[in-house]
Amino acid sequence: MALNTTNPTGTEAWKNLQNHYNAIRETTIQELFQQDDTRVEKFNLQWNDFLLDYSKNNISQNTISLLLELANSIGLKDAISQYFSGEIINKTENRAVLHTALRAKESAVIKADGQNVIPEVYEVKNKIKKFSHEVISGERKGYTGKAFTDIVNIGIGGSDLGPVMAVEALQFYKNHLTTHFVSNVDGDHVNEIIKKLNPETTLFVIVSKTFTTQETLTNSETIKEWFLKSANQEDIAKHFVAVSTNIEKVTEFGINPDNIFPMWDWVGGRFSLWSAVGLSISLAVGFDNYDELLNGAYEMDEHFKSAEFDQNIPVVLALLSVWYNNFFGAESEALIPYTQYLQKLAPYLQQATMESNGKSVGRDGKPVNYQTGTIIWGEPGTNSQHAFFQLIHQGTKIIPTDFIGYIKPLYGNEDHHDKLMSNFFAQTEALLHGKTEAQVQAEFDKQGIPADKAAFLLPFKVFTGNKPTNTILIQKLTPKSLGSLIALYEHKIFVQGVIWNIFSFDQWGVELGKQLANSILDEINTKTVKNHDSSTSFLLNHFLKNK
Ligand code: G6Q
Repeated sequence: MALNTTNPTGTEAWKNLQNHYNAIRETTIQELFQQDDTRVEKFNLQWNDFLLDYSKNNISQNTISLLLELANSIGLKDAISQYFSGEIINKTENRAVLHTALRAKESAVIKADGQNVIPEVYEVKNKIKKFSHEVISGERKGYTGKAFTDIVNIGIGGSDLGPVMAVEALQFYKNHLTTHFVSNVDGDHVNEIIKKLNPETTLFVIVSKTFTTQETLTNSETIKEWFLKSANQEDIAKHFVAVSTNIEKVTEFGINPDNIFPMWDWVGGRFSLWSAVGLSISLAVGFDNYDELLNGAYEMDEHFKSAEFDQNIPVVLALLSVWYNNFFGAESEALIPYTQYLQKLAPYLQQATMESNGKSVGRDGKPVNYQTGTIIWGEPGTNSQHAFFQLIHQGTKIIPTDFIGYIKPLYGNEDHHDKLMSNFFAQTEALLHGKTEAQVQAEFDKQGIPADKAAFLLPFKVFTGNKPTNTILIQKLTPKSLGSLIALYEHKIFVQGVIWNIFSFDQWGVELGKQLANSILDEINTKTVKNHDSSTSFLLNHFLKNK
């Protein structure tokens, strides 16, 4: 079994969508609302404590039917069942894609390579549970007999972005341990962290699936060297643990085999926070909260697997994204959470989305003749309103935007929360309606602005509106709802990749960077600039001369 290789643009559904787009392109979202005042009833979905309102989009019921027809003609149902059942859908790396198995129930049977993976998944989960408990309770101690106070996660890319996002998002649920993240090979990054640490009370979690990543190994060596200035070689066993598939290399580094948390090649880096890569999340918020995060993702998995496509939140969001990306020519999507806790959500989803779907060769090995991966960006509201919202409101580009908000604040401060949420609602309303010339003129009249000044200013103060948004309103930011939210976007990415006929789970573009940097490093070390284009040689020579 394999995912099919259908070029979506060759399907009847795509042609119908193109004709439909040509017919409705001039219709505005405002007009759609005027035509039907029950519109929101047709375009909202409620699931668990999530509400998705997608009525503020340039869609009719016909649009949705045609998008669903596209999903069906591309074989989405079958693709979803291959994804969950451990088929080798990551063909270019010859791997299954089973991050969903990491949050499955213990009674599940999910096979990779003919072997049920669930017993191993639970073995590692139990190890995470025991270890987290021992560190948090102070039972596990450092080399001078003191309990740990600080955790340092050393990893990059998928071995950093998930943990850093989740620990930040779940700060409210955190215990007394302080968590730090070292990722960049920039020595200033690691030194800024080291200066805050006491070696006697710090636990280092080295996270590297391959244990060959230059950044992570360099940072780990630097930290080990610093640690050994005050401790002995045998103390490494107490202070360093590793999450990896490469047991041999981890042992070579000096880590006690008991302190290795295994992972598997069927978990992609950018989808790995559900594996032992999430160890620092479990240390930061406790295993029970970590397990709730997994449980929230599991419930979203069940929803995605079983809900009809028109009732399926990830499917609907993915289809809307295809609609704007491939028919309206939208190049990017913004993601605006109205909570400061989710400030790392956009960088996290940038990797998940752009590394997965930033591909230009179809599953048939041929260059695609249509647009694929969207560019994702965003920052929390209300901060972003005071920054880049100008462009969303009055710029020339179409930027479909997801607004994510919560009904309840965590500290219960209603005054702040009502102000926050009034902005949340007001923005999507303003993006929909804009401000007409007549409204602007009425404001000028009220303010008594002279006619010549008003005539000059008027065009600058008009907002066209007609800017598409989705509103995702969730009851409360909890480990469980965060798990569901992340899984929602994971499945959206999957659906998009299936439709675009690309392999979403490899990342050859990232591998190139790793190779290139290594050969230039040799040239820097030996101070011999080899054959490059004139620009690169000029830059390298300038660097070597002035360093
Ligand atoms: C994610 C990518 C990439 C990876 C890092 C770290 O999907 O593959 O971001 O996670 O390159 O790799 P290691 O975990 O092997 O150090």
